[in-house]
Amino acid sequence: MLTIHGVPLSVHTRKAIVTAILKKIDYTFEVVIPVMPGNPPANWGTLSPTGLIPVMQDGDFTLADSTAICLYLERKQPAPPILPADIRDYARVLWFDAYAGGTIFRDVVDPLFAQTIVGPNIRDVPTDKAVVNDVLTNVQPKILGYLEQQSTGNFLVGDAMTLADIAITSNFIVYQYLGFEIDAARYPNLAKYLRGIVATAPFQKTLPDERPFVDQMGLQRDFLSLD
Ligand SMILES: N[C@@H](CCC(=O)N[C@@H](CS)C(=O)NCC(=O)O)C(=O)O
Repeated sequence: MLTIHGVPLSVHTRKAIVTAILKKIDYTFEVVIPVMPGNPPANWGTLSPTGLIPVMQDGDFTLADSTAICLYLERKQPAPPILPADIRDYARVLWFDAYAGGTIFRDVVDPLFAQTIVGPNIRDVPTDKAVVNDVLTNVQPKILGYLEQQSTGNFLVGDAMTLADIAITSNFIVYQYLGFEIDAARYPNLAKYLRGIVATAPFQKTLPDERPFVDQMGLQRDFLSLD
């Protein structure tokens, strides 16, 4: 049985969970919250060389990094695929996954999470509003503008859900948990696209499991219609 270590509401943990659900791979879940002092287990440094979540264990095989985990699951259970067969579509999916982790998460979601949740609620450091304003005013418009051009259909690449949709949407779920909204008047394609991916069965199956953590952290969840 496969084990996923992480927090269900984390951007990168959700990528691994949704991929496992999509592929009907059974897994158990171990909660690890790296930002919570004293939380990670004693052997965490061995399981996660970076200290970050998620980590997956499949028997005696341990693997960190959400993309590596998703690609492992793709080989373990090829159907349904999260990577298209077509060479260009395949490459574009890898591009969107890299953009999700390297740009959307690093430049928008992570700083907003750090400023609005980790700082004030866990580290006792007040929100630096200048950082939040910089993200919202200077960083995010270029990213949302690009995604608005790319999200004209139900899926970012091809005609089925891929790693691209899982990685991009997972970021915007956390973004909205934090109380930030995608302006549907300014970004109508993106807003509609994200609603559609959130409504798919794998996301709908895992999102209720996030609720206890969402409630505990005082996050927003109205946009998900989880009730
Ligand atoms: N490249 C890594 C990034 C993982 C990552 O940044 N995880 C975040 C949660 S979404 C984390 O562990 N944050 C805790 C910390 O920064 O201490 C992956 O894709 O798994």
